[in-house]
Amino acid sequence: ADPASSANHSGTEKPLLPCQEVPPGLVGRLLIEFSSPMSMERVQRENPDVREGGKYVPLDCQPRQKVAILIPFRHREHHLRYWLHYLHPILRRQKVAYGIYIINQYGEDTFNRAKLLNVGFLEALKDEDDYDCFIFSDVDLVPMDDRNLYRCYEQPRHFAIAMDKFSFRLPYAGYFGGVSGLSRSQFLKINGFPNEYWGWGGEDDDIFNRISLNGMKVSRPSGHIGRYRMIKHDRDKHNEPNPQRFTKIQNTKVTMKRDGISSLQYRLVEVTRWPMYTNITVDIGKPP
Ligand code: UDH
Repeated sequence: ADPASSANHSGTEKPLLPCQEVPPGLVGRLLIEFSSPMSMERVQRENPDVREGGKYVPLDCQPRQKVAILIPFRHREHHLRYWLHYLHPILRRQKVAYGIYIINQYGEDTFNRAKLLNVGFLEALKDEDDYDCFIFSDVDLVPMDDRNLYRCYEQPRHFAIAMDKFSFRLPYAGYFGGVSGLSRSQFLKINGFPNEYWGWGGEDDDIFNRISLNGMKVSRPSGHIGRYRMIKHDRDKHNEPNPQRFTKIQNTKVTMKRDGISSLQYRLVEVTRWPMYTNITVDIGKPP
């Protein structure tokens, strides 16, 4: 049977109507806190309709987009449990089809957030070739309002515009960090993300430059909806601030042509489908 029609539990094969543009079950502002520890058992228990690999499809309407959520990752298991605890119910209410992918950097060499996200783009499409939309989220950022819809827009989207750590303000006009989203064609138009930012900082500004240089404009939710809580943490090992970042972001116009999804090289180590997410462990090498 056609999954779009058999998925409704009415017993009869009725075709589903498209999901509403604004989902009717949203609740608005949410209480987000990270004081009591979270267990994966609880996350699983509270999200029984999420399928293996962290996949979900609304059953009562035909979703308009299929969204891959990509999280750059290493050694942040306790953050991941909070993230899954809060995000699965929010995403369910938002009525999109989605899959959660943890892109886990193998080994202990310098972290590279943007390169991991490039890997996530290709590996998600290898998993399911019909993703329309890619949302890139840090593991420690939880939205405080479910009206901040995790889907793609006419223009590249910046979601995390008002974080608690920046006093709920955009730190600077061109900020594109934390949580962002591009459709498949928007992502390919900018040749994906840079692979050459090792360590902390700069890669999000490079992505912002790529978007502007390709004639696109970042879209954002309003300030009272785009609010986020960040799980407090110390600086990670092997993700020191990259001193080259200031000069590199001056050169995006030249580097974006050769450095990006077109030049990406990596070694896939392992793909594991857990109940609440798909883990992709990848060897992305180390800085030259
Ligand atoms: N990440 C990991 N593991 C790492 C490094 C980074 O999973 O070892 C991922 C994770 O998804 C994280 C994202 O990359 O949310 C961004 O890295 P970050 O959280 O280090 O960046 P942020 O700007 O913090 O949030 C910078 C260090 C702040 C130190 C503050 C000390 N009070």
